[in-house]
Amino acid sequence: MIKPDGVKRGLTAEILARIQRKGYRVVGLKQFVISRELAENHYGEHKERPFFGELVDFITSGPVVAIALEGENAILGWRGMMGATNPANAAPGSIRADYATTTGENVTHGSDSPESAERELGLFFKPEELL
Ligand code: DAT
Ligand code: MG
Repeated sequence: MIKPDGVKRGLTAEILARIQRKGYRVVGLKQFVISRELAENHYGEHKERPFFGELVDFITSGPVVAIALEGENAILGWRGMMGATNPANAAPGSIRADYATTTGENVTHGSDSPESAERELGLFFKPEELL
């Protein structure tokens, strides 16, 4: 997902270009504003953390671009392309290293396991939206 900061800053095309140059297939793609309910569900694993309120405020603050990717090792590969959660620790050349300065606004999201990918794809896409 391209988070509201990435969309607002006009990074959508750049990030999609990286995904496509890498060789992943885009099988679902849409821009929309996440509702509070959906955001709280999506980030449910973090609901006891002190930053949860800010996280939900931020992710609902403007349009996101949800992207369903397909490809060999796409989950781990996309996590690598994004870089570490805190941009200060993100590998040089990764998206978060190149485009973000704070953990709170770190431009992209990626599922972290097959289970979370299945859950999150189900939250953000209807079956008929996945090609
Ligand atoms: P990731 O997005 O790399 O999967 P995560 O699942 O641990 O990271 O956290 C989800 C998001 O929550 C993260 O992208 C930014 C925010 N976040 C995480 N840790 C934070 C912290 N210590 N302070 C503020 N925001 C944080
Ligand atoms: Mg996560």
